[in-house]
Amino acid sequence: MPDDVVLYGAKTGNCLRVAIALEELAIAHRVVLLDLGAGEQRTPDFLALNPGGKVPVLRVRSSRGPPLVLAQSNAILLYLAQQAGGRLLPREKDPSAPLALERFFFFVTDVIAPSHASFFLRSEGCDEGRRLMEQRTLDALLASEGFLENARFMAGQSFTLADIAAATIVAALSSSIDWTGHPRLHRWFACVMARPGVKRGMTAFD
Ligand SMILES: N[C@@H](CCC(=O)N[C@@H](CS)C(=O)NCC(=O)O)C(=O)O
Repeated sequence: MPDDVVLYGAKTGNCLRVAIALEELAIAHRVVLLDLGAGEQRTPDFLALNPGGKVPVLRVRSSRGPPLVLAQSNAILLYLAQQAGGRLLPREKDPSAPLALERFFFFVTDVIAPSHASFFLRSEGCDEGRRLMEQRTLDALLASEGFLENARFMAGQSFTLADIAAATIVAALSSSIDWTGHPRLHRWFACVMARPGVKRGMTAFD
């Protein structure tokens, strides 16, 4: 019996990255959309799955053992890549593996984390802090133009988790980007957004 894979989530960057990874790896799965505004992440049923009350959550049931229930988008991404034998992250012994990890963590910690901080500062009305975090996010993101100097993708010639992380944040900030000053980023973004797996992942919660 094939694994029963369910992604619980909503249309947020953390959830979209997992949806893209599942689609890129062609892993058959179901999506369960939660209405975060209505508090569906805090129902007893969902808290039994993730006591943290947050999405995304991946549940994998198989006949081989107890179900795996995993929260934390980055843990889920790394788990999926580990299962995928070199797709989305080069194998451990591949010389390109360290760079792929470095670039993945660059996007999640140096770009996406300050972007989340700016979101919370905006909701608290802290405009000065919000502006600082937005600028920090954009400066880091635009530095990735340099990653693409001799490479098709963010960590070399293969599509990796680094591209998934970059794709969702570039999509979210696309109206703030000076595209003419960043032609490689522009070319990369068009190429990545045209991938069928990325397209399906980006619309998984529509
Ligand atoms: N570090 C966690 C963050 C999870 C998180 O904050 N999820 C948000 C949506 S992106 C959420 O569930 N918010 C609802 C809430 O906090 O009530 C991850 O990467 O998965």
